[in-house]
Amino acid sequence: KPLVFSGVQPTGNLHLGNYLGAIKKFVALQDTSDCIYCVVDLHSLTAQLVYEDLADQTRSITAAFLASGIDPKKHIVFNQSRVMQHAELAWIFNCVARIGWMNRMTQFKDKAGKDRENASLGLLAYPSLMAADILLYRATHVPVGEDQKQHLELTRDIAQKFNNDFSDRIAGLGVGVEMQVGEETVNGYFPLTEPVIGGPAARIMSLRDGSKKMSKSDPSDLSRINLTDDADTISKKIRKAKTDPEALPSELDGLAARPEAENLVGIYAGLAEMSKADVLKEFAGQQFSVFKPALADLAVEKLAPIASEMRRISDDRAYVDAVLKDGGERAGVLAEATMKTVRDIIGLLQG
Ligand code: AQP
Repeated sequence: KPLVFSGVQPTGNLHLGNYLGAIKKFVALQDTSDCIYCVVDLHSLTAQLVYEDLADQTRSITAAFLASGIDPKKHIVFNQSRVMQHAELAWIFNCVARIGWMNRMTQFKDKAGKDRENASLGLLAYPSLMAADILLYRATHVPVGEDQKQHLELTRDIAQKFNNDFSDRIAGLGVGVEMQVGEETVNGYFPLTEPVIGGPAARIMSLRDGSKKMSKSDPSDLSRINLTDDADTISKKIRKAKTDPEALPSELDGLAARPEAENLVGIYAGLAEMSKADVLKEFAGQQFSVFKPALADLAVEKLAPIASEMRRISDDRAYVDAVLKDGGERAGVLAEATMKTVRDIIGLLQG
């Protein structure tokens, strides 16, 4: 069975991009895989160290996971900081990865801005902690939005360098598995994890600017649909979404230079579980005055039940805390098994 890992940061209100790009895929993968879904609270410290409400934000992301349909009994849901092995493996990966690799990450460049010398060392090392999250469970598949593709490539680079640097010890301890790397068959401890990216909604853009991704940190609330928005707010935001004056085309090519129109078609496709081409077949030749209300109705129909379930679950704080505690204990057992082997591979004295 594939082993799936993914995480979401407790840095603010979840939006439609997080839902369609990541959480909806988390839910779908439960039938075919063993899944571990994590609220990555240690990651959120890279952007800002002090939060007024980090614990409540962590609970709120957990409630969104559960309200969307993640089953915490069949799978594992927990917050990262409970399982200290994430930080331990990240430190080892800090010593495997090269500074040049981290400096090339576009997320680091975007978030650090011009004053890179003043960014936290954690922000630079963010992908190393992400690799640790994934490889601690030797996950084979990671569902994420398009923006995380580069970090997943780096995760594979870290796994490959670790496997390579310690190949003799991995073979000596008999803890490797055969895997194909290009033309070669190698014996490695960490898998080369596959990203699960794709579909019509892998990169949802801002409703105000088709060149920027929809993001929690955009100062304009009109740029995103939050999972907690009520029906009127969702309709208002879609009505005010930036578009152009043309009608919708019948073919995908007709969206090529129309990022805002393409984004709304992608959102419709993601929510309706259709392809963009099929959405265009349905709305070819229609104006946005027709398409936007249809999109608003669909968004309300899909998101309102999640929002109300989120409110219901959030009211039961003891339940949410118990889910995270239980998930943390189960994740901790798996994590410690990996770390025992990793410490042996490296030659750290233990026992
Ligand atoms: N716009 C998006 N379209 C599709 N997928 C997206 N994701 C984020 N934005 C979009 C995916 O959601 C998952 C969780 O993201 P995260 O919370 O770990 O971090 P993020 O990418 O930093 O989220 P934001 O909203 O963009 O926050 P800020 O504003 O802080 O940068 C990931 O799988 C991500 O790909």
